[in-house]
Amino acid sequence: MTGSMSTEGFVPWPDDFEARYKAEGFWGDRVLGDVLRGDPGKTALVAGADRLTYAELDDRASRAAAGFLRLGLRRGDRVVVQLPNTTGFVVTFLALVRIGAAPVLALPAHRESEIRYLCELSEARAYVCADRDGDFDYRAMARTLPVEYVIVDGDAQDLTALSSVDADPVDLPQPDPSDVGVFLLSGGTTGLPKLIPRTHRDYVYNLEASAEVCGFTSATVYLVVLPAAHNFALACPGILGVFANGGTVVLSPSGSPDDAFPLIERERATVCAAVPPIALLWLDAVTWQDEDISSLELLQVGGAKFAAERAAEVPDALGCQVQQVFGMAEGLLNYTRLDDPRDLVEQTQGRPLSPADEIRVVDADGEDVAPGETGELLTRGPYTLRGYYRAPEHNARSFTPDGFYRTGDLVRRLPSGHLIVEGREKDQINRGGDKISAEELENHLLAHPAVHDAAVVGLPDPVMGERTCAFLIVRDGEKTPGLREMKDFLRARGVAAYKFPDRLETTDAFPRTPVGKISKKALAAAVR
Ligand code: OOB
Repeated sequence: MTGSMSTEGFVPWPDDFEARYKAEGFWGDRVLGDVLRGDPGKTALVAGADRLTYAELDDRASRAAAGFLRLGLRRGDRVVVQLPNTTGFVVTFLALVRIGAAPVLALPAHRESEIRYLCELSEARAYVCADRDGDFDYRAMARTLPVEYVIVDGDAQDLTALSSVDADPVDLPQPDPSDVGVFLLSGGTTGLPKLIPRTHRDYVYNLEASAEVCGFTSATVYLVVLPAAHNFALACPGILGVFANGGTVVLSPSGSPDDAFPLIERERATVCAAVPPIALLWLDAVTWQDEDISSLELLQVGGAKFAAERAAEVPDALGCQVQQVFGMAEGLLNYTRLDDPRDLVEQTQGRPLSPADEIRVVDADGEDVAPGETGELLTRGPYTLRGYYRAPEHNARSFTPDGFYRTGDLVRRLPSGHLIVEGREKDQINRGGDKISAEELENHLLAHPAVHDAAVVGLPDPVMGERTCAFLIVRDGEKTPGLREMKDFLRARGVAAYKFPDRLETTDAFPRTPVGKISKKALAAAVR
């Protein structure tokens, strides 16, 4: 492997695993820049007023790739990309992977606290953003970031416009399939988010195998309602899985039925990936919205647990099949299969994508539980990371000595291999698919002058699955901050809004476990 990126910070698969994954055909020579495999004249991408054929999108990507090279970016560089569901996202992603510069995929909702950290950790040379998101001006933030280049899709003011990152196509430096192709963000369980390196060959396998399981063909019209930068929408099978099979990608600005249903009707969309709150919204909206969504064949639902009763409603209500997806940016993907019996589709979160996925379900001592019992899910395989980027201490805890990733998810495995997600062991809140590290939020809350101590827990919620509740111990003599004040405080610290608590509770002391840790179970039970 070449390039500084590959040698420091990235944990490779051991040689014997590499040999096996290659010999058994899981890893090939294909790289992410080559995924546009549709007929040149076929529509590849519909986004806002844009409608691009495969030939046009390919040309845009190779011109932008040449433009990034002329700007000074090189193979092995990292580039923080924070773009909404627009043509700019797709072109930027393809251009960067083509020159072997790895996009670090931030979400549009992230703010300075997250973006600055990502730039520093990845030592990004460039940051690509939109001009604004409502009231928020990405450009003002961008000017303070430790990067050499800021590139703006939209009104760039004095900064470099994405439209100017354009040059006649040139011969591109070829990334090696074993190079890191893209960095995804981990949901996080510690004070700071982690970066997940995905190599070209493991991510290509991820998207190709997913597309096969989900039956994607050139007839697929895939509506993107989740952030395009999220693994689910990008590669499970997502945008890239559609491109690799010559289908059409339609970008929606959101999952709201007001945006999504008219697009399904107009473009005759056949597939969509949603988180449970969006699926619930659709189940409701279909009773009063009058768009024709009969083209929809498959609704993938994942990111958080989708209740069996709701999954059972999808076929009749929306006129399409439902598929449960239990995935993670770290790698492992579980899908219910299109020909699975109804009860498995409704009641399980699917089974592993790959025959090479290794699954263990273990107890607190790391011993395998009896078949059918609940335990923590451990996994390793051809598209599951062996270590977070530049995080040796964290890796020592998150992986077993023989390379299994500790997911922190509690599951039960059926004889068929299907998994049922029963809960979570990790200190994380899953707010409708958005992941919030309790520790990260607690650290922000502790920075408030009135806060002596803080503990964050998820409380059950019928729509979001969980909502975030922060318990505070207020300093002697200080006034208890209200929810509005605390949100303003977090906003001023540059924290993404989805991490804001939904509820604040004050208390004099936290309940403790026998070993003296804060008992989050007891805290959550106290307000229930
Ligand atoms: C997806 O990826 P991440 O990285 O945002 O979150 C992963 C975590 C899992 O470890 C699990 O705790 C939870 O999200 N999760 C689910 C779930 N799908 C994900 N929990 C219960 N039921 C499900 N169906 O969320 C993700 C990545 C690729 C495809 C789909 C989802």
